[in-house]
Parts: sequence; structure tokens; C-alpha cells
Amino acid sequence: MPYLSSNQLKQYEDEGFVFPIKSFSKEKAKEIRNEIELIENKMPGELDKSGRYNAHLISPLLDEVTHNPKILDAVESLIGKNILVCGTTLFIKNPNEKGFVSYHQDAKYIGLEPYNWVTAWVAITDSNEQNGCMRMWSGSHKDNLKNHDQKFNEGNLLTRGQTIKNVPKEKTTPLVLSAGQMSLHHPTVVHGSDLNKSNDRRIGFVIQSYIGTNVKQILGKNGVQIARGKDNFNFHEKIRRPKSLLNKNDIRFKKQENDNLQEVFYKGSSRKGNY
Ligand SMILES: O=C(O)CCC(=O)C(=O)O
Repeated sequence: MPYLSSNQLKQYEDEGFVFPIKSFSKEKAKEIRNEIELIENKMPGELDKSGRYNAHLISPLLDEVTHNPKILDAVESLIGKNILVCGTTLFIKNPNEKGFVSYHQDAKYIGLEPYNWVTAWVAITDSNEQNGCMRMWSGSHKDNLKNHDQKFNEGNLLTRGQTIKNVPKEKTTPLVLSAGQMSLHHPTVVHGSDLNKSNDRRIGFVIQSYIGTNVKQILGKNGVQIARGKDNFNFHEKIRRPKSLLNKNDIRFKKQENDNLQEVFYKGSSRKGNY
């Protein structure tokens, strides 16, 4: 059932993003954080570098978020009722580390066309200006794709440090979210985020992205899951959901999927970046 109000739909249309949208309780968010941290403790490195992609394939709670009916209701309001999950990314910024995200447009490097897709950024911890929440350049989704430099700079959480020059940072909107809330953003809206200057981690779980069944991957290959509705196009291979926490076959499968992703992320690039 479509879930966004007419004001929220207008915000998305005018600004290229909509927030805050309540998805689950703070208590649930804490449970999810605990599961992420359990994986980090039991399997050091599993969620680092390229391992941060597709954690929903090994974490039952992140799988639950990815298929959460409230989130899907909101997504349905934007891209229609036949919805696939094309991948997820954990964006974790630890205190005292140099993690930031340079200003970029997702559509420039994700390879999904047409743009009948939307990215959900789900707050597992609170996300605010102090700990480096996302910042959006309102209305920038209405422009064409912009030039991006590939900076491969230290601390940049993007694979190739893709960076748009001259973004008016003072005009960007901070997407302040409480744990359990989410934002949705358009493929061409310009966005980025600053350092975490707080004493705690900032954890965002990003479904990157929910795509309509009519969307193709033009840079490589993406395994997908059906989130809602029917896939009459069959452009993508359907992949499994996790069986249990720390399941060996799930862990092997995630690695295989992430190896395939390298082609998408580094297409057209002469070198490998941070991830
Ligand atoms: O988590 C962040 O700070 C940035 C995430 C991002 O760029 C995205 O979700 O597209």
C-alpha cells in the first residue's frame, strides 16, 4: 500500500529527497546494531572494505530491514509496486576516524537505467550534523549528470572518491534522522557527508538501491531479490536470502556476489580505489 503523503511526494519531486520516515522502533535499531557488532566481533574484517556491501545476505536482521513492509510501502509510492532489491551498503563512520563521503550523484556510477529507482538510507544509530549525517543539495536532481573527478582520497568512503566540484555546502540540507528512521533519495540528487566528530559510531544501512523491475544494469551484473510484486522483465538473476546468522554458505555467497560487483564499481577506471 503506497505510504507517502502528498506533501512527502512533493518534497521528493521538488528537492530530490524525502525524510524523516519512520521505519521501525529505536529498540529494533539497537538490536540491529548489536547484530552488526556481533558479526564484526566474531568475524573481524567481514564488514570492512568491499565486505560492507550486501551485509543483508548474511544478517537476518538486515534482511528483515531490506524487506520491511513499511519501507517498501514508501518505496512503492515512488517507483511502483514491482520492486527489486539490487544491493545494500553499510556506511559506518567510527569516531576518531577520517571517514567522509565526497559530493556525488549515485546515477553517475551505479549503472542502473532508466532511473526508476530510489535509495533508502536507514539510520541504525542517530545521524546528525555532529556525527556526519548525509547532506543533500536540494533540487540538484533536476540537472543533468555532472562531471566527477576520481580522487581516491584517504578517508573517502566512496569506491573511487567520485567528487563534484563547487557544491555550495552552506546551502545543503542535513538529513538529521533518529535511529529507526530513514530518508529516500533520487538517483541524480547531489549529496555527501562530513566527518564523525562525536564519541560514538554513526551507522547507516543503505539499500542501494530499490529498483523497478524495468531497470537494467548497464555496467555489469547485479544479483537481485524480489522485494514486492512480480518481475515480468527478468533482467537480473534472483539470489537467495540468508538462512541464519553466521551461516557459512551465506558468507561464501556474499563474497561471491561482492566479487561480481567489482566490475560495476570499477568500470571505466584505470585503478582500484579504497575498496
Ligand atoms: O552515509 C553516508 O554518509 C553517505 C551515503 C551515500 O552517499 C548514499 O547512501 O548514497
